Amino acid sequence: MSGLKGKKMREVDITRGIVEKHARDFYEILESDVVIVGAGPSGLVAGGYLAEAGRKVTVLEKKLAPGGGIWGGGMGYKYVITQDEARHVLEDFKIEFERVDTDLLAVDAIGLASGLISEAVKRGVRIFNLITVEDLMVSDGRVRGVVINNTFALMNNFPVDPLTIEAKAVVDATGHSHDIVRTLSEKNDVQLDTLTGKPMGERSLFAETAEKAVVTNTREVYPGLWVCGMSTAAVYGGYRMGPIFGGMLLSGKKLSGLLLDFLNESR
Ligand code: 48F
Repeated sequence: MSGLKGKKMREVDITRGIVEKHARDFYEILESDVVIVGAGPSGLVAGGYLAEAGRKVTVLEKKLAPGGGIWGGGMGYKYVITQDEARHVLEDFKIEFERVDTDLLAVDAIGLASGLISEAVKRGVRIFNLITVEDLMVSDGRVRGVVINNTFALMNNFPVDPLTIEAKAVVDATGHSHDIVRTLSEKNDVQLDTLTGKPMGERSLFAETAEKAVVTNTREVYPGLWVCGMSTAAVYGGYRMGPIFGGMLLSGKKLSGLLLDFLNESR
C-alpha cells in the first residue's frame, strides 16, 4: 500500500481504505436492479441466484449480523431441518447436511447462516448491515426504491434524515415483521394484491401447510414490490412453520426466477 511510508503502519491509511471502499460500493448500488430488505435465508438465497445471473443485487440488513432467524436453530438447539425437496438449494450454496428421516435433513444452523452469507457475497451480492429500511419511494402507483437510515440513529430516535436507493424491484424479505409491506400499506392509500387489499396477518403453527404456502405466496404484492420467506405468511395470512427452513430456501429460489423474468422483460 502506498500509504505505508517507511514500512510504518499509518492508522489513517487503514481508515482511508475502509472509507474509500465503502463509499465506492455504496455509490455503485444507489441504482440497483434489486434491493432485498432483510438478510434472512429467503433473501440471501434470492440474492445469490440473482447475482449469479449477473444482476446488481443489494441486500440491506438492519442488524449487525446477516442470517436472520437461522442462527438460533430450534429454541437454541443448534440444528434446523429442511425437506429433501430443498436439498438442491443446499447443494447449490455448498451447505452440509445429514439425513434424519426419509424426507428430512438436519443442517447445522451456524453452518447454514454462514454458508448462505458467504456464498451470496462470493456471487456478488452487496450486503450492507446496520441499515434499516424505514420507508419506500412510491410514485405513479409503483414502488421505485427504498428509504434507508442508520439503525443506531433510529434506535435512539435521533431526528436524522434518511437517504435513498433506487431499484427496479424491491423485495420484502423481513420475516415475521413484514416491515416493508406493512409500511407501504399503513402510509399510503393502496390496494395490495391480497384478498383484503391489506396485510392479512400470520396464523399459528401448522408446518406442512405453512411450508407450501410460503412458496405459493412468493410473488409481487404491489407493482415494484415482491414478498418472499416468512413475510409472505404475514401478508397473505399463512401459518407459521417453526424451525423447518426448506420453504424459505425454495421461496428465495422461486423469487429469483420471477425477478429474472421481470428484469429480462423490462429491458
Ligand atoms: O426472519 P428472517 O430470517 O427472514 P426469512 O428469510 O426467514 C424466516 C426464518 O428465519 C424463520 C422461520 C423459518 O421457520 O420462520 O423466522 O423470512 O430474516 C429477516 C431479516 O430482515 C431484517 C431482520 O433483522 C432479519 O435479519 N429486517 C427486518 N426488518 C428490516 C430488516 C428493515 N426494516 N430493514 C432492514 N432489515
